[in-house]
Amino acid sequence: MTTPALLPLSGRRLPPLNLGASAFPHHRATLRLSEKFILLLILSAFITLCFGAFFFLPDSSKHKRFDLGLEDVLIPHVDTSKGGKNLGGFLIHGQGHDEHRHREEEERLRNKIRADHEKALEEAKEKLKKSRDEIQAEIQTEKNKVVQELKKKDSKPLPPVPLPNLIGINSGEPADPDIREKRNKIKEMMKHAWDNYRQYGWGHNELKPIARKGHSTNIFGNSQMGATIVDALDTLYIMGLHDEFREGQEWIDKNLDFSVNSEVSVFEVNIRFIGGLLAAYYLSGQEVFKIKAVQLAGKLLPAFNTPTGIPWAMVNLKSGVGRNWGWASAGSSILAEFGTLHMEFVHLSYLTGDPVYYNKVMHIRKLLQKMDRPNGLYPNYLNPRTGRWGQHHTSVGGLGDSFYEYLLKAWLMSDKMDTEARKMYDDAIEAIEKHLIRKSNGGLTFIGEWKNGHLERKMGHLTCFAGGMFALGADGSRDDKAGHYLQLGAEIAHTCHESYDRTTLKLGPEAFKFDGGVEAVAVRQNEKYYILRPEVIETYWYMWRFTHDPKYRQWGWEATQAIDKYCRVSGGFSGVKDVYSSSPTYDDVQQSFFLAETLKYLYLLFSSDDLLPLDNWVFNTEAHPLKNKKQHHCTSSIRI
Ligand code: DMJ
Repeated sequence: MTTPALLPLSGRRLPPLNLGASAFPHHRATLRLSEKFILLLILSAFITLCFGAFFFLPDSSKHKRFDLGLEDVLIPHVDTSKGGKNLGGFLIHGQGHDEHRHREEEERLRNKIRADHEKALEEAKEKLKKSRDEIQAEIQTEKNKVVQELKKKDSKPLPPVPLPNLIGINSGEPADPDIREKRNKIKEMMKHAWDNYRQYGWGHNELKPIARKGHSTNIFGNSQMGATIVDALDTLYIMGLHDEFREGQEWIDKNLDFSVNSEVSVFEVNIRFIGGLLAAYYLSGQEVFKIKAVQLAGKLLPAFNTPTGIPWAMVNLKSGVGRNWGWASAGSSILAEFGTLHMEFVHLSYLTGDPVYYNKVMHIRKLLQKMDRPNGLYPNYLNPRTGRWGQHHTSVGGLGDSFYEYLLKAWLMSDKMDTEARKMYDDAIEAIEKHLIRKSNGGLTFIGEWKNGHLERKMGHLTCFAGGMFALGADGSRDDKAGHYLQLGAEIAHTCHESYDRTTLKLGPEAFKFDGGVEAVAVRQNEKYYILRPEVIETYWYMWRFTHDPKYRQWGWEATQAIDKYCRVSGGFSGVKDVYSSSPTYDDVQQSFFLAETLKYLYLLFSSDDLLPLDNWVFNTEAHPLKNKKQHHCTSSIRI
């Protein structure tokens, strides 16, 4: 055994001292004794040193005076009127008396520190005496306490962000009596849809208007979350249906509960529920909507717990366990789902002052920015475990659509400050125009789907929203191509109108082809349905706002009449299975987006432009209007 070199206090290094048995084998016993003696000596010297050091340590009490409750002893003071001296802001009383007091104080402090240490030791000993079960029970009690505290915090009202008088919340009454009449008809349709849901489906997610009972799909999980109520609220408000709005508010206040064991779609719940609640809050100023939106958002946050931070498509609201759709390429998350959270999440951070929501969506954006894009296109699938793209499919319709929409709207809602989002939008649209947008032989502009390097000449009803998006993004476009994008919007609107006009019912099919002599017509039987979707009417409305070309109102009116004629039943409105058949069968579903979007866009199309002007409001992808930064109130630390 070799001891390390010893360093004497003088600093001179002594030669290494080998005290091992092998060094002096004949003196083995004697050396063991002296070895023990030397070790003992070192140990006692060390203890003496430590004990001494305790008294020479700087007086920490001076630094911790507030923790130790000594504020009244050494508080800064400037009053010298009572015979004391003011030294550096601390009041010192008569010198001798003060020294004595100071020593007493030091003694008191030392005793306190000793007592505290002893107490801590005792507590530790006590803990060690306890059984494993007892310790576990204690931990559980502590955990329960924290959960209770969090629950209390959950139901506490949020600090209000005062709403200024927001611009454009008015009746929007059109001057022209003919337009007024048409608008009243649309309002009547809304009342018909609402009243029947109220009567037959109240509290359920949606309505079966033929069977006259509640309906739901897997996007809302297995619980009754009143999706139609939340989705319809702002339309009711805008149309001046205030009694109905109040009924909805009351239901939400009393019944809307998110602590349910239900697996929901993160995207759908965000755009319909959080978007709907936020819009209802901005329009009415009722705090309950904001509180519910924030509670719900808290339940969606666990979906972001993936290796990459790209959220799962679905999350269980109770357990927080997330997963992806079984059909999505190699366990991928979907671009249009994780890319359509930005608007709502930024508003949530703005309203609560809590950056957690903002950080989640900005993380997604940063990650996407870093990734290579085949041909500059964003594939629809991204694996949240590996951070790699799935199949190289790109679409401006289903699976891709609202991702592009939210890039543009992030820029708009920031009052055009978020130039990073605008750049991403411009880059994406340039690539889409290059690879996906074509003119048919008959001269119809269409947006196809990109599948592994091949263009499928098919356009979905969902894709028709892009006409409105191009028009909305025209102003501020790169190289001042505003005219070009407005024209592109008009061409898409025209193509989508053709897809309606070429059917028997004058309602658009789910998907239509531009192939083999077929133009804007559905070929496959399972693409011939119309489920009360809004996208074509959405584009008419944006085009109307930007051009005031009367054809958009005319096309909107054609669609209104067709819906009223072919989709209206006594128990509400239903989708139809074949728009090319003169005797269509119903799908028996009144979708919540019919009340949130289709009827709202129609109503706005026949209202004056001062109702929710596009300079001040940005509509989320479910047509829920959210105020933009122009109407921003400065009390929140988070900027939109
Ligand atoms: C709506 O829920 C939203 O518009 C979404 O972005 C896509 N589809 C439906 C309506 O068709």
